Amino acid sequence: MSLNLFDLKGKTVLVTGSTHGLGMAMAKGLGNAGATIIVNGNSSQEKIDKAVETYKAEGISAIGYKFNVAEEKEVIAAIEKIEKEVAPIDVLFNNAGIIKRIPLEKMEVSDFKQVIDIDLVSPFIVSKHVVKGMIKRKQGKIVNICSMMTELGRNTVGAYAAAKGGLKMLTKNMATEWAKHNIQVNGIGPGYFATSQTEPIRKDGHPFNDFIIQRTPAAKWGDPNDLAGAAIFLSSSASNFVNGHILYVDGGILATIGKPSNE
Ligand code: GCO
Ligand code: CA
Repeated sequence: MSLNLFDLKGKTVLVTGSTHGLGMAMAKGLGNAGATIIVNGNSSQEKIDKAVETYKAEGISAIGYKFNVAEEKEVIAAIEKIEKEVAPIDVLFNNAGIIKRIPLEKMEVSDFKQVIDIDLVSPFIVSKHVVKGMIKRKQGKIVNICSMMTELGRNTVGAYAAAKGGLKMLTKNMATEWAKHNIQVNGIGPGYFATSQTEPIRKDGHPFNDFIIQRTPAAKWGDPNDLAGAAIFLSSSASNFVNGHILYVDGGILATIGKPSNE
């Protein structure tokens, strides 16, 4: 009976940026808990179609929609289409994001702005238009995908850290404004996971690879599937009174200052 708390049958979940990486891993977890997944990406229809096939091969109900989360007009049209063709969106995951690894003093303003646009402004745009239906239905959940850079700085990722730190406060403010409509807005803060996004800094022999294993109490890179539990919890009735919280899934990184390399 207590497991029903985590059941997502009959729920429609839009996961932006769910053709690969952490978005796909979380969406698969949600799909395996019974949700219908709205798969989104913006690179090509082919990539979306391929991703949808991957979900379906696992017995997950999935439908793909290509749109750019940073373009308000596209977002409005896509949400209208999804809600007409599939079902009202019960849960929104603002997952789509980019990173640019450039020292701040060398970063072009246009690069900085692009990161802020996709990682911070887009969650606002998509939420603004999805929440309208949620308010009408007096029910909904929004999960914003944050980062270790929501809390910590790191060389070269200044724009990303500014965006992800901002996303935490946007999460709290959304919770402040929308909780009264029975909408829960929370975040997930992944630690360091083995994905294509971290591939360039994970390569064997890259100093960052050893550093992250040393810096993480669990002493390893995260497996993307380890995010499914947090994703299901924050999408399900198990979290109906959880609001404005960032759930870090980081193998203990934020619990510790770290340790010398010989310990
Ligand atoms: C980096 C990484 C991070 C991670 C993640 C950490 O360059 O430091 O890519 O940004 O992707 O967001 O939580
Ligand atoms: Ca439904």
